[in-house]
Amino acid sequence: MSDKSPRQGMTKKSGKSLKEKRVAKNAKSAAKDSAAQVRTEIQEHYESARDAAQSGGVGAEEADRSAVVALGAAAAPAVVGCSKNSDAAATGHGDWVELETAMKETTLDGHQVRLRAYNGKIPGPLIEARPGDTLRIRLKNSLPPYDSSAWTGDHNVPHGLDATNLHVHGLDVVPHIFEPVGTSDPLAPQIVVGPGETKEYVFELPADHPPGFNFYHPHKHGSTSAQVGSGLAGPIIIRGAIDEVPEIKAAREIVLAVQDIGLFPSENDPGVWQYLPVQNAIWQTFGGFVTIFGKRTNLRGGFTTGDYALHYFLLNGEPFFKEEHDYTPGKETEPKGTQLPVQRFTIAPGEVVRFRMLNGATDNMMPRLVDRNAGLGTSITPLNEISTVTPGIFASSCWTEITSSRW
Ligand SMILES: [Cu+2]
Repeated sequence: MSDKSPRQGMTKKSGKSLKEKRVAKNAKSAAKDSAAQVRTEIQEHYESARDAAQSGGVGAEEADRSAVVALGAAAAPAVVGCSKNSDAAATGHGDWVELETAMKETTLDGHQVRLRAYNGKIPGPLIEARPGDTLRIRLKNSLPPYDSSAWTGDHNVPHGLDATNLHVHGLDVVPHIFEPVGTSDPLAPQIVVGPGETKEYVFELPADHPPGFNFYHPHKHGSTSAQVGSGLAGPIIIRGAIDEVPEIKAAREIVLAVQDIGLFPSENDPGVWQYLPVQNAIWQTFGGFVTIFGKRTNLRGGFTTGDYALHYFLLNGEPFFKEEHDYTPGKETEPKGTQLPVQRFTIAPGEVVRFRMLNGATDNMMPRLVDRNAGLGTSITPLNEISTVTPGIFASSCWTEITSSRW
């Protein structure tokens, strides 16, 4: 599944991916060296991203008042910030949370794209609940039918891209990915919500459930990668005692949801990019090379978590970095990374902001960095300076508080 090219840009010196770095980092002997190297590389990328952002129209006056948060994806961290999630939060206080999966036609960085979304939103709507709540989620699957008739039965081979289910990732609840709900049988079948079907999930949150940041996404084997890698992920906040601490309660809260979007040219709709291979073409490509328009390309890994022709990284739905692969047979397939315009976030002097960071990407570490001295007259005191967030992990326990103050 990880027959991947090294990601250009992030590791010029070693040629290693951040994932490989993580492994190295976990090895006792290499731990310190690796961490230091990651920091250096993040810092280098960050500085160039910041320069690009500032030369891209952020004036000295604005920079003077800005606290800058850098958050990177596969290759380079971006200088980001974002407006508060404006979507009305779906709450779990007794009512049903309605989630509907469907294709979403939109434009991304000038490309016409066909993504997948919960309730038409990428990321999906914020769900909030409290310890002791009963969280009720009704999942309606409106993804279009997909022909998997040639699937041979290997559950790791992509199939059933029209079927989904729901994983409330990180919540301390009864297991709900397999049937019957609550089973611990390793051979139990997965819950599958087919196209046109609806399933109701009821989660009893224990009274001592830890408050924090979690997320939801599909977790049906065979379609997870395609679905998460085209937009299906959303945040869950469990609010508890810590949220009642006056200083924390008063802080402005901002969700930073990072996702990645894998795209290939549609074979049926010219000009459209999507993650929806021609029916049954994937069986020829799994573990090998992607076939597009009936021809083998140099994209490796097939339609799994391998190479994408076009790969975007989003922050709250807006792209901040992209990778492009030339998939022409015989041509270079090394991904070409491009930093896109970054979002900035302004923190008033003395203001306390609480960021909730979600790495909802399929396969990439997310280095994040907070600049102590962004701008010309602002100093920032981050609780967490540089760390990485692995896919499926959220900065919940290490919630980041950033304060800014005048020198
Ligand atoms: Cu999960």
